[in-house]
Amino acid sequence: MKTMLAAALLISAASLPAWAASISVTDAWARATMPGQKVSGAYMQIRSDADVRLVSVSSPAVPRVEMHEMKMDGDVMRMRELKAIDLPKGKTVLLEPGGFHLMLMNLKKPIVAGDVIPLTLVVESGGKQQAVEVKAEARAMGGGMQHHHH
Ligand SMILES: [Cu+2]
Repeated sequence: MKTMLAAALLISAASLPAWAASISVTDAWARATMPGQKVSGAYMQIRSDADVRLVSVSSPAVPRVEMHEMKMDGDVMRMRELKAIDLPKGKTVLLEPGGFHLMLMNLKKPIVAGDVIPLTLVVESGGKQQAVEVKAEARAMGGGMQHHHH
């Protein structure tokens, strides 16, 4: 009996995550939507103390979250979906309008300024995954730029 218990303890110790990067997310926000608008964007700054990749994002408040990148292609701004975003060790990666961003898709109801959108970021390194919980506060965007969102 004693031997079995020791073996069980050994197994549970081995199944603890051997790897955990320290990831800090700052200035997380989401863009408030206009009535009827089904998509929006979420933005933040992410810094990791190890080389990891952001491999998926989900939210209980949003049916589908995609990782996107906007880039100039000649004179045209194009957006594409990414499988992952690299988070190099010690570098602050910006998710911002016009660059990397999270796309909030198939919205069932408008996002109102002041809403808090919970997001779960999954980062991966060497086949191991870790979840990072983030809360993005919705902000209304003033000015003319809001009509150029995608
Ligand atoms: Cu997008």
